Amino acid sequence: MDVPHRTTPPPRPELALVPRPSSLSSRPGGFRLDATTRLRVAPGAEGAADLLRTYLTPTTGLRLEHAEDGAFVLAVDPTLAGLGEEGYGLTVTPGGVLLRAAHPTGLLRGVQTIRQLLPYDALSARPAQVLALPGVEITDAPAHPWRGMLLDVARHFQPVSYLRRFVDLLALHKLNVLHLHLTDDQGWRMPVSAYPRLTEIGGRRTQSPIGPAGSDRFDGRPHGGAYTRAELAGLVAYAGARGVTVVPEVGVPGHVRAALAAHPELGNHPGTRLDVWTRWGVCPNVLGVGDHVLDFFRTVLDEVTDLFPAPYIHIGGDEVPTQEWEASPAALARAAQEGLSGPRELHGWFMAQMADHVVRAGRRPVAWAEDGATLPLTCTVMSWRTPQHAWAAARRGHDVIHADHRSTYFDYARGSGRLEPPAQPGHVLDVRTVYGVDLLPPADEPPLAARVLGTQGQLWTEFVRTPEHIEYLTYPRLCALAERAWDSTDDWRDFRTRLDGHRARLTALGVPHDVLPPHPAHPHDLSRAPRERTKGTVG
Ligand code: TNX
Repeated sequence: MDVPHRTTPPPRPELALVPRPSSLSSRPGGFRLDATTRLRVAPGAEGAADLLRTYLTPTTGLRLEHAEDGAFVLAVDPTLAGLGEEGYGLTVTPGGVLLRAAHPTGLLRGVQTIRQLLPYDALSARPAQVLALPGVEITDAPAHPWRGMLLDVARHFQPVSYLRRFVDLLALHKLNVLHLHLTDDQGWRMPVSAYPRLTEIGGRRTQSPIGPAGSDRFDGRPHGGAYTRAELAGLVAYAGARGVTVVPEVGVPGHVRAALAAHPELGNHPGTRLDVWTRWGVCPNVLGVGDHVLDFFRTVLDEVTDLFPAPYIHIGGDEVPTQEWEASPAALARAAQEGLSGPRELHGWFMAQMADHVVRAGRRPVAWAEDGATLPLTCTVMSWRTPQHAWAAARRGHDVIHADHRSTYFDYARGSGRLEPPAQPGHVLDVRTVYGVDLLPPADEPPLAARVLGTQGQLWTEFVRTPEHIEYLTYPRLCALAERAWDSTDDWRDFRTRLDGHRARLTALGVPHDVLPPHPAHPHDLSRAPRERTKGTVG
């Protein structure tokens, strides 16, 4: 099939690249892809060529076959090693295209630039435009190696088919980490062969709250879901082909109510049966501290490291109420036995046991920063409450990732409009605020910059059920975060202009970036819901 021919010139969208390349200069003319276009795929560039075909062949019919004299060249070039693992160079002239990188991952980033250089419409399922690339000379490399996005599939499950689309949208923005939040109080989605009850029991809850935080109103509808090993392995491969690493999170010793529902013996009150939590907030139930609990979670982590090849494994560590330990003779005895000053120190101690296990598996543990828990230096610290936690950790010698809730929590409302869907109580987080994410260390401590791996957005899904709602909250805010993670320059006006063009790409991809999600995503809209008695309301 040939590409449809139009006489109108294609738009010149190169100035709307998001994130902005490190250097870009326009060249006269451009290169037109048509049925005669052949790729010259040098050894090591096969993955990038396959990805380009995956994107373009089904929608345009262009086969982009290999030919030794192909005008479109993809090559691994060690002379570009100075650009790092993800850097690349791209030259487009009327005579051909040359994409080069020192590492295959850099070629994958370059493929995304090529996608963005094509007419916006080329991203749609049925492009109508001539597929022409504008003449450019680009040299590009990221400022930060960790450019991520957390998706919470524990609070609301999403099928792997949707996660693949989510990954593709990350890759388009040159993000390289999908942080998959797999377990929480309200659901356990990670398959563990040795303990099938974790997903059988822990993967289902009876209902979900439909009021604002703290509400006593529930939808009465069961919610559930869990992944199979094959699904997750497929997702890892799919993401890998796009240069995206799936970093799994299985959190301990708090946020574990779903695991406790499946295995009461893991808790501080083994005789008490708990349900998978149906509320939102911080659950008081945490793991017990006996050897059997540590062994259980070592087995869980073995399955996690077996399934996910990521160099980093997230072990949680956030929001751990210590009341249960303070009241538990077994926990008090464990604290004394370990030489701790009291049960509160069990938090850091527990994290250290799990971190050691991850290190023994040859991986790097990641943990949330919290006051009161001293993490071993093997842990990369993800700070969410305040950037001060990141700097304090960096001073102690940790690598750090900024996930400050004031600039990266996409579960917070995008605006304050009346029709804005219900969101996590917190700040209003508009695109400008996200763009302002601050990754620079305090002015008098420049060496701390070397400890900053990067940043990521978080989409906690207590209030988010549907892909439409996920995308409404993620885009265009994630574009701003991707920009700052890739290109650390602070130039809001320039970004805003490019974002205006880039929105056309989101539209072509069917991302409802400015369309309010439909009714089912508005479970808290009291005006639409049947009248019910709400706690605290005089009825
Ligand atoms: C805090 S951030 C949490 C999550 C919630 C989120 C809601 C973090 C490490 N813990 O469990 O979903 O706030 O904004």
